[in-house]
Amino acid sequence: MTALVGVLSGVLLLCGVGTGLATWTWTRYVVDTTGEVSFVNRLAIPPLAESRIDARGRRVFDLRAQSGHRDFGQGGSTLTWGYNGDYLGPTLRAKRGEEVVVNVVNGVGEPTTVHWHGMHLPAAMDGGPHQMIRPGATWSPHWRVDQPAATLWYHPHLHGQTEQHVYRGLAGMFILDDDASAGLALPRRYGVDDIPLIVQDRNFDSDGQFDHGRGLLGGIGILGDTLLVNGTVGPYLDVRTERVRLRLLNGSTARTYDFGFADNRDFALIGTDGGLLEVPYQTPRIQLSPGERAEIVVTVRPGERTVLRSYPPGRDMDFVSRRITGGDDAFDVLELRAAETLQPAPEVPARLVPVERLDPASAAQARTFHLAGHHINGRRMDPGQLDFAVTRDTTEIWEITKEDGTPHSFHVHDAQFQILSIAGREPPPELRGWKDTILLEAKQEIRIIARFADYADPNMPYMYHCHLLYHEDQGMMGQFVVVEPGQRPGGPPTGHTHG
Ligand SMILES: [Cu+2]
Repeated sequence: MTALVGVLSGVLLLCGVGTGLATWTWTRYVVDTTGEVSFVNRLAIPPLAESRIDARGRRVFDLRAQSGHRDFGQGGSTLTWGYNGDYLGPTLRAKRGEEVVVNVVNGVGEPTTVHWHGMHLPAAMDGGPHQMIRPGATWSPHWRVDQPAATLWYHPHLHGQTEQHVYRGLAGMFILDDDASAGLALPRRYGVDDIPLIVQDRNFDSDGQFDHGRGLLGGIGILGDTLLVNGTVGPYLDVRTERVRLRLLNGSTARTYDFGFADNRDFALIGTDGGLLEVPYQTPRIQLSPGERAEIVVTVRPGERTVLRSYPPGRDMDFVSRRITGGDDAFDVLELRAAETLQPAPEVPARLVPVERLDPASAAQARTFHLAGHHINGRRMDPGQLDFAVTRDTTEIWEITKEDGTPHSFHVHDAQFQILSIAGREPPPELRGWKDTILLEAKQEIRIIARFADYADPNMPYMYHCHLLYHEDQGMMGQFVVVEPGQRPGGPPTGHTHG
């Protein structure tokens, strides 16, 4: 009897310990900084990159990837990487029709690349894994900007190292302008009423260094508990106009945000990854997974303070997956401080730009992509293998499905796409514009349509991949070439053709 009681209490004790451990793990996996952030630092605005016009009329930028250190106020001077500075990089800006050249110097002491995320350009200029820049070398891609005004960005894309390089601080914005957007009554004074916001999460160790650990259940990558906006912790922005345009870029490696305001006010969503929408969409929320962008216009009242927040984003996920992938997390992001007297600003135009709808009936080819684990269609990235060839100037429909519990995203190089359907239904208003990255949270299928215009190169591939950078580094990526009609694909620079 005594022995039985002993065994029973032992079992109960173990259950208690087990439950306690589970509860501890469970609660430990939520981050909620709402109401806790001291907004004491003026938001840093990345400088506009200087440029010059060369003898051939091209706009020339210079970027140098380098190491440095920055005091984020987290207990020490943090070792960082940046372009032309310690952390992040300047904002590049060019107009549709311009030829641009970017001289990229690799000063970080190990190989890296620079990818122009969202840009339509030749594969050899794309900055993917095949355009590696050796330490000390300079890479000078050049192309003609020919796509709508948009908020793009640039970041490393070295195979297997992208997460680490981005986490250390290599990223910057690339704003494109065009005549259609210039004719609209939208806030457009950079750093005044048109504000870049590069949102990133980081963990700091006890010495104030970036903590690269992924944690016990780190299947999604690094989830940080501290937010940096343009590299500023606890940022505030002085607003002097009735309306302010925020260019939101999720520059995080793994975390998805659901942006809104603490008082739940509506704002006007005017643009997504690849450009402006046809009409603004009044909404209190915009969800962005890593790599996605949104342009919003927010109206403020004189003298008020309001906080840009990230609400728990994991609405469509099961509760365990949601908890361990940051889906229950909430953050205060940025405080807007409106001046007592605000300069007037016009209403957001009721119509923005015409967006040509790609016609599914015109599609020459359909393809399917199945995302699971770290695989696409059951395979991991092999730099020496091409996955398929697309014929130049044709339209394709791609169907992307996901069946595991982990969120994944799908990013395509070269072309902006439109979403035809999500789980068989029309996309919501925020997903009707041009996109280059789309999140799949639940088990669902998404159909997209894209036209692969202009640039054929049978030997140099473009990438498609999950933009959760840990997954990408684990090989959740494939490559395709664009060929001329009737042309046979060759092989990537280091390998052979497959399929
Ligand atoms: Cu993924």
